[in-house]
Amino acid sequence: MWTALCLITVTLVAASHQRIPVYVPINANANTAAGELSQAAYVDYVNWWQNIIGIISNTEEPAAEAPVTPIDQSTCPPCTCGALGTKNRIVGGNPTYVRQYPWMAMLTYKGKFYCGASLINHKYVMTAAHCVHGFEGKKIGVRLLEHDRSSNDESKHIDFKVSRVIKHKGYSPTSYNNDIALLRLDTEGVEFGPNTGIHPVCLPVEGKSFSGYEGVITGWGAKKQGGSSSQILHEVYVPIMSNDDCRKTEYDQKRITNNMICAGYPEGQKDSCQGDSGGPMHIANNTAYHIVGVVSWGEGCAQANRPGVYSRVNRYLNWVANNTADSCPCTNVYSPSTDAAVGTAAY
Ligand code: 4AZ
Repeated sequence: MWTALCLITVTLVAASHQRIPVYVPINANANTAAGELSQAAYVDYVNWWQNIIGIISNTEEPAAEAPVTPIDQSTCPPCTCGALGTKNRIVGGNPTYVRQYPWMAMLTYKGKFYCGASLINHKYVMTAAHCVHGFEGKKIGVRLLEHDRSSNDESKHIDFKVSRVIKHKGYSPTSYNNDIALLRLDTEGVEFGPNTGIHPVCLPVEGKSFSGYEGVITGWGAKKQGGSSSQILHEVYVPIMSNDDCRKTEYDQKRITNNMICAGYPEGQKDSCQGDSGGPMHIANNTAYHIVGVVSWGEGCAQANRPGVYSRVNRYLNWVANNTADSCPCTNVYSPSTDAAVGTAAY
């Protein structure tokens, strides 16, 4: 996480002092074509000017190129998303149960924890663009079923390498607009269900603001501002705000784009923090968990009138579908009345 933090700090400081767009062109695994680099640099350049002249970058997601070879998804087996792995039931949060959030992924860089991510189907995890920007794909690891980072035998984690890094082309390291990325796992397909205990999270519906919903964020981030990352996966509940309300906080209203979603109490106290980046903010809809946000940024942690800011996942549903067309989507929303008990349902 310190690497990410340093990167963020260096990027912000460099951007404000040198007054040039900063782009770190390291991503050996994928998306490294020279054409893309210049396009990404161009997007950064445009974003930088938009910030300077005060135009809010609220444009729709750019049309996706055709990055993957699509499969015939009509032959895909049914897949149920959003079921918690434990039936019962960060700053100001609680430790989770082992395998409670069975889509929660831990990202490592050169073997060290630095970000969170969420499994959305058999082959892809969703994370923040700032968790991949400037990082070499072949040095990123994805671990599923981790719980206690200090113990090796509590939850039988599974490690994956990454075969593809898809960073949103509109990502701006200066404004954090479009702070979203996908990592393709180097596997024929993760096995879900009772054998493994792994289940993907559901994607949210399009168009909803989620204002007034209770968000749940999970991560191994710091439990207080400036603290070290947590060993045990934590969860924290915070109210989701409208973007209008978020623009009335201490944040400059131009910083909150329509691609962001804010959550937190006016008085602070509960929040995501350093190390939670890339992980999910969920809502629980009739007990199935949907990822509505990706931990992106905030000024400090749990400060009054400085809520956590998340990438608004339902602005990226077409982008996700286009970029994961080589895998089976997971579309059956878990329902306790129609699905078998958690852990024994047919996936
Ligand atoms: C971080 O650096 C980070 N309070 C994550 C979330 C927040 C701030 C920083 C929001 O990973």
